[in-house]
Parts: sequence; structure tokens; C-alpha cells
Amino acid sequence: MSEAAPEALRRRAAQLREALHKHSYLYHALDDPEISDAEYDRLMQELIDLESRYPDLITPDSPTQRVGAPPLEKFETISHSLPMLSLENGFDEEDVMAFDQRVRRLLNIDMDLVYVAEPKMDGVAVELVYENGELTVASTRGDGFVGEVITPNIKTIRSVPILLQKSGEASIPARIEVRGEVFMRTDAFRKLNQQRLQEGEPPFANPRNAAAGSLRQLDSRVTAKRPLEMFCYGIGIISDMKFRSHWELMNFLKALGLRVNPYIKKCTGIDEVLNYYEDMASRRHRLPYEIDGIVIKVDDLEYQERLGEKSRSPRWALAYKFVPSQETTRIIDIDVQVGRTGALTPVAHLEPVRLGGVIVKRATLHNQDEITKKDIRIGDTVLIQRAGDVIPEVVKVITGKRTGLEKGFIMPDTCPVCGSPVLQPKDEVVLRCINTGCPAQVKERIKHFASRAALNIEGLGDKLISQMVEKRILKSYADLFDLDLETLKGLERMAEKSARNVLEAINKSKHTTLARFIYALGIRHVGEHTATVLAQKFKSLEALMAANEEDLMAIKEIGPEVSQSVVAFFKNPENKKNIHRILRSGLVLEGDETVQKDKLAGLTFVLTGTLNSMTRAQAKQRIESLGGKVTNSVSRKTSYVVAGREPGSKLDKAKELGVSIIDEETFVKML
Ligand code: D41
Repeated sequence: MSEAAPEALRRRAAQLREALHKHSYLYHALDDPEISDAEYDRLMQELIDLESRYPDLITPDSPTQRVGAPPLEKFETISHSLPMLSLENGFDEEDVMAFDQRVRRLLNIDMDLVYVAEPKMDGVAVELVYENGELTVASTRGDGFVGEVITPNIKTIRSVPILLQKSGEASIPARIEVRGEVFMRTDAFRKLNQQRLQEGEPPFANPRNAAAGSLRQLDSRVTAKRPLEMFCYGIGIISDMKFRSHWELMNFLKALGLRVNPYIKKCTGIDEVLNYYEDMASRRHRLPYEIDGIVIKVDDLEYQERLGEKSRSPRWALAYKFVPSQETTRIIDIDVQVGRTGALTPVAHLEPVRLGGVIVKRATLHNQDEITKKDIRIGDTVLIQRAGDVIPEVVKVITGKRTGLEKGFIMPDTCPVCGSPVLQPKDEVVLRCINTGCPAQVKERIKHFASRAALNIEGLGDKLISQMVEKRILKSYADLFDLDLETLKGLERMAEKSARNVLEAINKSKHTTLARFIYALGIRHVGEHTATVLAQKFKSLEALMAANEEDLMAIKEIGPEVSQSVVAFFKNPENKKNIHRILRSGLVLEGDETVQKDKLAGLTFVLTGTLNSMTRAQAKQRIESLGGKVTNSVSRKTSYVVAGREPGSKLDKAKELGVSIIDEETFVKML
């Protein structure tokens, strides 16, 4: 049982909540921060600390609640009190002119109409319910009538206020349903995909899928790590409020602290709307997020009401879509790639086509579900598309071009590389080869181990790795450290000089950091960032290897997936054996403290002269990190004088006092 918090701390927590809300609003809604990110993090940490000491201080609106809640079993569903309508699409100027004419005819208006034009976010539509200013329920659009409740996930999005603001004349309605689009910025999407590839996860095809996938997490702590954002574009039911126009409504939402796209524009007459479209089309690729068109809305709410809706879309709005960069080509063949973690990915080989300035020869087909859903067959003529600089994907099959000679494709039930059975882990769409010794997996693991962000073994290229795996010289990355000149020289296209270079690079790679080594191991879900966190928290490979899931979960940034994966990795006897072999080969891990922490404890060093392999400051740091001391003058208490090139009078003093003198080589060995 935890006790109630003292009054002073209760006040402090309230202060912190208010400050965090305010700064979050300044940062996310107004894009005008008053304090640094570091200062924000400090305030947040203080509140987290307070709340963990006194859980009764936690309020539902606390900004700490954005970090996610324990996983759900499944999503609840909820009916929208007003259906979330869909948008009618227009594809050219003609469609837009026809829309304008129809609207004016129905309203019986001759003059120019006022429209609001806004970017059409390529994201996921959601609805937020605020009751007395507090976010109570958030749901997906679903089929427009019934959506899934994703409140904990939405709460992790920093640009979504948990409490509405009172600002200016806007008073907070007793209840308001706010609608908008959740999206991921293009740069964040790329970073996330890079991370996923490093962690052996299939990348998302585009930012919209990434946003949708992130929102559909039963574990909101996963969502919390995904940089999602939201722009609001409308409302459902609102209590006791009257607005005259959509424009007014958008300003009201802004005043409540909700985020509205800054590019929203009021246009008089359809020509101004067409200009806006051109303007956004040319700006489109410089925006930090993907938009797939503009949305045109009649501004006057009374007109909107008079126009009404037809077949689930309002007559007063039109989505005017951009032309995407798409091309048609033919699928010559489909093959299956096996990744580092055994994931099988079907890839289409295409007749090369030019798409958005580059020649495209391959497109990912993601997985069997995708192939079945789109009924993709070998020989099919397909429409392909590239969003941003993402891997091209197949949009659809042009069935009219079928000749009857196309061949269906089913993912194999054995690994195409090693023939082992493949398994589909539950809750996953990917198939995985179960044989960790599969040459494809071994190759990918060694490539990863040697890659720049890992051990950075220069000169150990993909072809060389493939050759050595195929010749059974390498069965794991640990085998790299047993390579000798004879073996390397025996390989194709390997002269003695290159062989020596490779050996030297491998040797050099034994001096690395703990974080790099953890990353290099290729543990699922452990990318560069997570590896760094683990290195900082555990401070030694030994400690990390001994950690259980609880120890790992205690770290703020580590969730259940990572914890399970890390524990399973170090439990695996094969992995343990490999690590011990590498350690025995003379691996030196900087930042690994327990292995060597006390190695120089009790020893005092004096440095004199110049060292070749490091500066004096570095030498001092190394000695101190191993528990030793460095002083400036030689005395009887000095354990060693390290003599570099052109040593000074300290050397004479050492000789005089009979203190041990060591040269650089001995010193480095000692370290
Ligand atoms: O940015 C968008 N994707 C967007 C979507 C927007 N700016 N406005 C929208 N307006 C509507 C109506 C007119 C029906 C209120 C929408 C959507 N709907 C919408 N998003 C997904 C389905 C419909």
C-alpha cells in the first residue's frame, strides 16, 4: 500500500501537469516553444518520479499518461453518434467545375461561393470525444458507423490535447466529438522503417500504413514510441454551440488547443480553389508529411445542411486528388527473400520501367495476404506505385490484360534457401524459416554483424560473405575471428594483399563499444537505439546476459517485445557459445564496466612523453575508467611511469626512486 502524497507534493504535481500541458501546446499546436526539449524532459521526469512514489497523484489527464498503458486483449468497438461520412473523389478540373456547378444549382446561387480548401492528409481518420474538456474516448473511423476504441493509443500522441484549453472567448463545450486525421511525418516514417529493417521487421509500405499499424497496437506503449501526429478537420455532435461556417469552426478548434492544418485556406469562388490546388501540388513534395490531394468544403454551415448527403458522402465536400506517380509493367517472376531473422518476403521481378525518375525492376509484395487480396499472379500486368522514395509496391492487377497464361503464386511452406519448414508465428502475417542455420539467415546475420553501424568490418563485402557461407567456412559470425590467411587466400578473387586487409579489419573490429556489439548480435527488435539504451543501463555484456524480463521491463524505453526477445536470445545455447568464442578471441568492449572495472584499482600512473596510439587525455581516461589514478608528479607511491616518445624529467625521477617504468606497448597491453 502506498500512502497519500503530502499536500506540498500534490501542489507541485499539479504545477508540473499544468506547465507540461502548456509547453506541449506551445510546441505542438503553436509550433512556438518557450523551453528547450531538455527542460521539458526534466519537468516530465520530475512528474514521473512523483507519481511513481505516490500513485494517488496520477490523474487521467496527466501528461505522463502519454507513455502508454498495459496491453489490451482486444479492441472494443463503438458506434459513432453521427456516421463518419466518406469523401467523394474528383480527379481533374472538370470534376471540380461540375461539383461547383451542382452545389450552386442546388442552392440556387449565381454568385461565387465561399469554400474552405485544405490539404488532404494521407492518414487514418479518427474521432475524439471530449467531455467537460477531457479526452474520454478516441476511436477509429472504421466503416463510418462503428469504429474501434483506441483511447490509450491516441493519448500517446503529443499533439492531441488530453485537456482542452480555454482561450479567448471560446468556452469549453460540455461534450464535443472532434474528427481528424492521424498521420506520420515522412522523415519519421523513414527512420522507423530503417529501424525495422535493422531489427529484422518488415518495413511499412508507406506512412499511412505506418500510422495505421501504430494505432492498431494492443500495447499502447508501442504506439507511444511511434511519432504520430494529428490534424483536426471537423466535428460530430457538439453540445450547446452554434457556428456559422466551417472556417469559424476550425478557428474554434484551434482555440481549444486542437491542431488544424496551417495550410487551410478560405477561397472565394471555384477559381481560387483551383489556384490553391496548383499551389499545394507544387508544394506537396516539400511538405514534411504526405498529402494525396486537397479537400474542398462549402464554408457556410447552413448551406451544408441544405445540401445534405448522398450515399454516405456529403454533397458539400469534394476530395480533389493528386495524380500519383504510377506506371504499368509486367511481373516476370516472383521470388522469396529470406532475411536475417528468417522472415520470408515475396518480391516481384518487373520488366524495368521508369517511375518518378528512377528505373524500377523490383517491387515488394509484402506477404501472402497481400498477394491473395490483390490476386497477383506471375505474368500479370500490374499498376505499380512509389510513394516518396519508398520501395515500389503493386497497387493492383490490370485484369483486362490477362491472357490466361498467368500463374498464381503461393508462398512456399519450406524455406526456398535451406528447405526447412516455415512457420507463421501467431499474430504475425510474415512466415519465418525456423532453421537458424539457414545459409540465407547466416549470410544476413554476418552482413549485419559486419555492417557500418555494427562492428564496421571494412573490406568484408556481401559477395565475400556469401562465398564463405556457401563454402561452409562461416557458419556464424563467431567464425570470422577464426579466419586465417591461408583460408582467405584460397577464395576466389582474393589476392594476398586483400586477404591481409580483411584480417586486419577483423582484428581492428575487436576493439569496439558495448553498444555496437549488442547491436551487432542481431537480436530481434534491438536496433541501434535500443542497443545503446541497453549498453547504458546494463554497463556490461555479462549483466545484460544475466538479465531477466523483469529487469529489462524496468527500463523506461524497453517494452515486453524487446524484453522477451533479449532474454530468448541469450538463453539460446548456440548464441551463448558464439558470444563466448568471440570474447575469447580478444574482444575489447569500451563502455563495458564490470569486465574490467577494477583492473587497475589501487594503481597510480604518471604519464610522460608522447604516446603513439592515444593522446594523454585519452590515456588518463582509460586508466581512470579501469579504476586507476593518474598524477602529475612521480613519488614513491607511483606504481608505474608510462614513458612515451621524448620523455621528460619525470623519467629521471622515476629511475631515481626506483619506480617501475613501462613503455607504450606494455601499457596498452595492460589496458
Ligand atoms: O485531411 C483529410 N484526410 C480530410 C478527411 C479532411 N481534410 N477533411 C475531411 N472531411 C470529411 C468530411 C467532409 C466528410 C467531414 C476528411 C474526411 N471527411 C474523411 N476522412 C476519411 C474519411 C472521410
